[in-house]
Amino acid sequence: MRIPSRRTLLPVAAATCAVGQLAAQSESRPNILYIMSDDHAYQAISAYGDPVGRLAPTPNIDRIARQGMRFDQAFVENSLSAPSRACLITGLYSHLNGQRQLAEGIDTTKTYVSELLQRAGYQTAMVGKWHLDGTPKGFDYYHVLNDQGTYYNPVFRGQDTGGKYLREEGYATNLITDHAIEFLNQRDPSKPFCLMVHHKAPHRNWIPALRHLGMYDRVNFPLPPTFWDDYATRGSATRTQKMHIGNHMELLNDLKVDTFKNRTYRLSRFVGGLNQNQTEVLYDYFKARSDSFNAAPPQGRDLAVWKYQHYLRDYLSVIHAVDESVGQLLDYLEKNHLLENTLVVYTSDQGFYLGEHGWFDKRFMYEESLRTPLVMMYPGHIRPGSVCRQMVQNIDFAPTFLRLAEAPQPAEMTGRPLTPLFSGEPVKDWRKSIYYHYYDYPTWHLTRKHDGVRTDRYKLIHFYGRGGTRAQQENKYQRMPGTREYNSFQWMVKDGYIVDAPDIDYMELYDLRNDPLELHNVYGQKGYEKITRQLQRELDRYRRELQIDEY
Ligand code: SGN
Ligand code: CA
Repeated sequence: MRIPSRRTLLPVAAATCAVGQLAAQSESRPNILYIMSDDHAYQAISAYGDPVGRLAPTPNIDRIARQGMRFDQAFVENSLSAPSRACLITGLYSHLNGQRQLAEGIDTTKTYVSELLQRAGYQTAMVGKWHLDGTPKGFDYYHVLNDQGTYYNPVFRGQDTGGKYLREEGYATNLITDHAIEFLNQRDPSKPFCLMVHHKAPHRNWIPALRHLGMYDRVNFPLPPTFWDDYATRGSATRTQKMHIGNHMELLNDLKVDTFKNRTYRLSRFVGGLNQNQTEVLYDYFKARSDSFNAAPPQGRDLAVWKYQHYLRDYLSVIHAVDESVGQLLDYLEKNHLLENTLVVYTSDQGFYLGEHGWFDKRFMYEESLRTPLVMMYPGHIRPGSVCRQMVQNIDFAPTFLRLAEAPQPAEMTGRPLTPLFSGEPVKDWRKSIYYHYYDYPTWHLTRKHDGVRTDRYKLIHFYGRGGTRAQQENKYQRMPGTREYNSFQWMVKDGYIVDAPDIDYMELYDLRNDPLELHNVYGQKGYEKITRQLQRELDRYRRELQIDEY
């Protein structure tokens, strides 16, 4: 074991006396507990203060915010699961780590941050949703789900299963927590650890734990102010997507309602592999919902509102189990006197629409999916109750872990360690903008390709690419028989999922100070010429420096 250096990682300028005392006690490099859920909107975390979060509190995630820092401008570089995970694990943007789209594969020859941490003497573990090609590299312990995983009785593989997937009975969020604790119990306590706990929840199709079914049934969630957005002033991408609650959210798969008359209600149409007790409890609950819907099916706008309410009730019930899991892990650290020397991170692989612009899912560069929740605690180093408004991005996680591990940051990682922000004092030479790029078209939800820059105040987005099946011509993998992209593309064409859409090449500009809801695209409007030129230059700089090859 290396001899830990006695030091405070950063000046906690305005820290209280108690904080200073704690810092002096931490004589070794910290442990890292990184908890990431899947599709958790910041609007659904009470620490962020949004109406939904206030009605469905997350007391344990809030504990991290209260004892640490809430980041209000945390962004992803590509709002999609596997790309976000590939970014976390390599510290690289999508086009550099190979995983630009869901159907692509991460470049497994890249060095993973887990390997670097291992080399630096950390004990590393990955539990839960991996959702990347290959075996998790650089982990002393891994126990991961297959692909997206399932909510009930999922299969896991790890060193202990000889790399084979084995089914485990229970609810995914609980099982993942149990395996995380299993690692903590069996680890070598003489070494610092980095444990990544990646929940499947609250990913679509939002099936709660039996104990949480119906917990929000008496709550009516307020519609977000943009719920009836008509996309006036915006380009065609906002209208040709398939992620609209009213038009595209599925009654059966998403909301568990079977509208076919005279057919037996079967859970297996939206959830598989249940045991008898799970079947009975879920059946009673969702059959009653289905019956009540069929007795008086809402239409038009009422249907959209009905879907929204039930979507939120399921989604937030699923999150309740995630919050409980966070509480269990924090309690474990506390009981084992690990809290003082552990950086605890809670975040999501991206943000999510909870009815904003009428949508569910993510992908777009508009705020609710570009922004991801992020809270961190590290007693003695992060000021309790602090809020960071500087722009951070998921390319920064790997550099942060390496800095804490006192390991060098490889030159190809261009993110920045977040440690200088921990004091809560503004850092002057911090980044003034972030770059975003979404590539996953034409697949699920038909969100068009786009890239863009966001500054504190403005957002410039470029939507581009051929529409409908013509988009295949722009993607070498979708044209190459045998690849995953090709197969998934063929399947979507056969299924009639991909509808025709125009070829596009247009810009949008938002002034987030005057228009935080992003309803007014002001690109090309008088008075915005100068800022447009500046933002365009910034976008060009990113494309050049990052060697972006399509836009
Ligand atoms: C599945 C979902 C999509 C979702 C993607 C990506 N459909 O395909 O709604 O956008 O995952 O999600 S489902 O009917 O199979 O649930 S991600 O978080 O993994 O990127
Ligand atoms: Ca996700």
